[in-house]
Amino acid sequence: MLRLAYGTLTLSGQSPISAAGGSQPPGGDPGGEDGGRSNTAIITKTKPRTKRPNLYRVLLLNDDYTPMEFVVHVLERFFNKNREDATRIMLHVHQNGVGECGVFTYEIAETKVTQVMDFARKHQHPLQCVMEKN
Ligand code: TYC
Repeated sequence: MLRLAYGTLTLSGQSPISAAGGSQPPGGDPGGEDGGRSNTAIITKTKPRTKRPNLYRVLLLNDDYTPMEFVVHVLERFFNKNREDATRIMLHVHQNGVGECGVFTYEIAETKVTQVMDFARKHQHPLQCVMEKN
């Protein structure tokens, strides 16, 4: 006899009750969802499904007033860039009008945008930071 998580499958053709020696009285409560016909088994296989999160690009926009050093500092502080990468990204934004600081899930991207905008406002710079769906 093969015992399963749900119900009992008997290979002999006997009911599991009589095979086990009749621990339940005949005519007693059949019980169970299938009213005592529990010598059947349902085996379900659940496929592990992982879904990729939506990703968002966080962008810096150029302006004429924010000091270059401030933008480099923002990239180091909030986007964990080293001085060299931060300078390269800042110059890209300066020359092209817009540039990518990183790609994040929605909540992280939103947090980065808020942190940069608050920091720029605190220092009275017009620096703009936005996010866009990837
Ligand atoms: N254009 C700015 C300047 O000449 C520098 C700058 C770079 C500002 C990147 C914003 O996102 C920016 N001082």
